[in-house]
Amino acid sequence: MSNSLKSTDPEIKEILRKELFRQQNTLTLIPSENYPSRAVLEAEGSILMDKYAEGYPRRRYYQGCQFVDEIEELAIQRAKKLFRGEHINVQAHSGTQANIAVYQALLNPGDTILSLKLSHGGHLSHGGCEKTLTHTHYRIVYYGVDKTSEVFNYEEIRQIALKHRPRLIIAGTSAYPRAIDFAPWRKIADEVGAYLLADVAHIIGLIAAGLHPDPVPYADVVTATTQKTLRGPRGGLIICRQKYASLIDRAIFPGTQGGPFMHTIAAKAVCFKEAAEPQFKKYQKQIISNARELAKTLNNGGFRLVSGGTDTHLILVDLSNNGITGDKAAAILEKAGIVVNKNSIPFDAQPPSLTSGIRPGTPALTTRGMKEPEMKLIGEWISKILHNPEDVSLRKKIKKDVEKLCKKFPIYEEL
Ligand code: DSN
Repeated sequence: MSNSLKSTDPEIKEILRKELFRQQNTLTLIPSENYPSRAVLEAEGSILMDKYAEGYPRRRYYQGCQFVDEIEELAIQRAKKLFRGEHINVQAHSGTQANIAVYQALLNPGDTILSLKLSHGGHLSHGGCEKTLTHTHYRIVYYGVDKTSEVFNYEEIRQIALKHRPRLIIAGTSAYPRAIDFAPWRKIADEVGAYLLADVAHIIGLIAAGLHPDPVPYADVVTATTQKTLRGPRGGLIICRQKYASLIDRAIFPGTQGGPFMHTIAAKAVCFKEAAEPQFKKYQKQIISNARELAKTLNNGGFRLVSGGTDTHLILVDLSNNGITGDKAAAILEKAGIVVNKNSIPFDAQPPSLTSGIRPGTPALTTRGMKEPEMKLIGEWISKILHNPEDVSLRKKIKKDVEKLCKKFPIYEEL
């Protein structure tokens, strides 16, 4: 019963050690990744995972729930205060699960959803890929970004909405570097009689800190994840108007999920507490400043940025004039210890397996304590590597410099 991981399963323990080493000695620029606090990790890895608690606080289908009830109530209370939401559901296992529950709550199979094309920065769970449940269960119509400005053109989106009369409009992105004003979305939704879902999985930390326009006053439902800019555990979050509360709760349980992950809900409660602290706002400000500095450096280094820059934690780099695909760029950067993901850019001529872009972001490096000087250095390294894709010795040299930089900004020292 009390055997350690090391003695029970040395194979897994060893792989875990290697992953720790990888995280400690490479630069994570994937904008959806972050390093949670020790407190979040502790809650996530706790004995709360032993407990079944189907239902909601004080309305469970299992006995022995008095303490997990306290935890879920605290999580809800903290999230309500942080996001000023009328109703909160903290049980969604992920952002995709949260979105599926919203569809289950508000739509009938076959209803029309208007969402952002995957190749223009949308998300799989918005139905942008034929293989998703969203796509097979609902009729999906798309909007994209404007070809010239590469940002939302609200008149164009309005015209698409008027033509297709969707039941649900999703204002949500996973690769859109600009701030989103939710007021015009509300106007369009009202004009066509649609529900408005704001999926703010990426930018929820910026919103919590008051550094990005707030969707809560405008959207019927807001979905998010807790592991990205919010720096909590892997998980989903739903904020909605009171009138949809029971529809949403029932769509999560029993609609689309069984027992809630009480350990994750405890970790969410911890991250909401952390996000209410003044230093969290400082952290989010630094994420944005770092993204701007990185964007400037990459642009000076000869790379075109989609929409010309960033207001958020991420940058979309168009490599189509640099003679390299996103796939190749991500692969060679990784050889130098710089971890990014390839990403389609709007109107991409390359397929999603190759892409013409990469999508660097700054939440994880900012958690390590890095600031503008480090962003400039990293941006210069990225530029050098991508301008000299065949130069193996340059990559080896930069890899050593990357390791030195990582040692100056350590993570998980206590693990
Ligand atoms: N896969 C996540 C991202 O990287 O944006 C979203 O689910």
